[in-house]
Amino acid sequence: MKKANYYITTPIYYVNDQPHIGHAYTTLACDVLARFKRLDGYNVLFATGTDEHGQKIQKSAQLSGLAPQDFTDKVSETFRELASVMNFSYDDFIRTTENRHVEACQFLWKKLEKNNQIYLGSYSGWYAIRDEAFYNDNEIKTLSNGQKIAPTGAEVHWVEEPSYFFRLSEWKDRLLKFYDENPNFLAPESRRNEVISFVKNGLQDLSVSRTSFTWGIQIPQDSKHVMYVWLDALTNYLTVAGYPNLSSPKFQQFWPADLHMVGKDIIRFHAVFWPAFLMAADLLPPKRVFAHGWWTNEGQKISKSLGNTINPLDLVQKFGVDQVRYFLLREVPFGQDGDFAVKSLIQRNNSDLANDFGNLVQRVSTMIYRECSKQIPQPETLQDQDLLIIKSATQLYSLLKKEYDQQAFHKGLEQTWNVVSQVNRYIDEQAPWNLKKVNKKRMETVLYTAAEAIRQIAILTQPIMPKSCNLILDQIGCKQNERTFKDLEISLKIGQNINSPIGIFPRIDTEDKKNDARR
Ligand code: ME8
Repeated sequence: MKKANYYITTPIYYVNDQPHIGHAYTTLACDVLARFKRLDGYNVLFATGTDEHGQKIQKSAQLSGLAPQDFTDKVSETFRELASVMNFSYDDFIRTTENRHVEACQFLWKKLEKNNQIYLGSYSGWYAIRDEAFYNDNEIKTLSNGQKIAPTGAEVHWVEEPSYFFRLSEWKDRLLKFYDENPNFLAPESRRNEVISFVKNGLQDLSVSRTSFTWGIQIPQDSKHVMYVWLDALTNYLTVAGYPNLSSPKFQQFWPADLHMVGKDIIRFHAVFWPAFLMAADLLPPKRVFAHGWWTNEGQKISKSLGNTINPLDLVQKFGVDQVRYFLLREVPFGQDGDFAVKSLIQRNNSDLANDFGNLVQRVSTMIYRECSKQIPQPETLQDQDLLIIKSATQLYSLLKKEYDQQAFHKGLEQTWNVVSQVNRYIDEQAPWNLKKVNKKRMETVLYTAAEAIRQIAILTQPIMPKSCNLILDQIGCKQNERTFKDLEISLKIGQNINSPIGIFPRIDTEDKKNDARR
């Protein structure tokens, strides 16, 4: 059977700054979905990368004393490092300064011109370099010190310059029809409503070129203009899929994209401008855009100026990569804002990972190792309570599929941990350490049942915690090449040797505990 395809993207990140927890969060969510789909037999294209043009980057390069290209080369590399430390399994890392991307943007521009979607005019209005966005008069606030700011808090400046415009105003009805016909296009629901009411209020033509600086992609046939950085940046999703080679197998397989994952700050660009650009160029819009919430740091907005950015590399070094991955997706319902607190990370680690999952694996594998000659034991006919455990583990696959297709990671993890708790209770009730003396065959059946449930849970949790789940699967003797979702249907091999048990999720001592111990 031909494999189904799945194309998922992160936003491409500005290289004006080092990566922080917010960037790690978005890419993590995509990584989990990419891994989930691969294990589920899909042919996956998972893309991330860096957004390297525009006034903001030109300014940052100047401040750093480097030429823009050298500056972007340097900072872009830090996003690759983040990906490596966080164990992100991207298939393509795109930089907007690459030739393939310049070609794609210029091709798209010509297509829009050919379709009479672009005209030359002049722009006068407000512009925020931080957001790389234009704002209307009625959106601007004046602070007591006279500074003008956009609704996002970014400072705006008055800009007057010749500019090409995209006929966005013509797309209102077609966009509304598109949202109506594609209820899954935009999630969560609250964001969808926000976007629909924005479009209903009417759209103005959008300035899509700039003439007051040069760091960008040149407009074909008019070298005085560089492309508006958002038109340039959004096009990365097409470049990765092989555009402008529309007939290539890659483009045929992967366009339209299945999911653009973004933060709530950039929803308008992805859910309004982007589908309009695409439809105007006779291309299909993406199937779905999901806008997740924002992290704050111990209650405060994360910002460079406040000096409270959270460096994911430090967190990983201190707590472990899978611990950080688990925490970020478990702690906050995906789609909502969340507050980052180290204390909560430690708590989650100690309760969910060390106490629940870790302990389950540890006690089952230790008993198999010690009491069953280090081999997966042969069960007797399974009793009702054993079958119930196996059934709960088996049902998890379809439950997770449903939740992950809605990007509800927190719900998927909740369901998984329900099963972990159920298996822990089963072990407590069956007490194999007592059975050892009175009914060894029954002990073996119980250990087999628990190990089989652990196998299924660990296979299904690989997307969230790839390293730890693979260690668990090694530990219970599950073969390397039997860890996809298809392999859920087979079961542990009886007589298979297991490894000497090791602790997978160590407890993290809190500062309070350490102090207690010192007293
Ligand atoms: O907007 N909490 O790039 P960017 C959660 N280049 N997520 C956060 C976050 C936080 N506190 N801070 C940032 C751009 N993010 C454009 C995108 S795409 C064609 C161009 C995440 O470097 C979130 O995904 O400002 C947000 O949308 C993204 O980083 C913004 O990254």
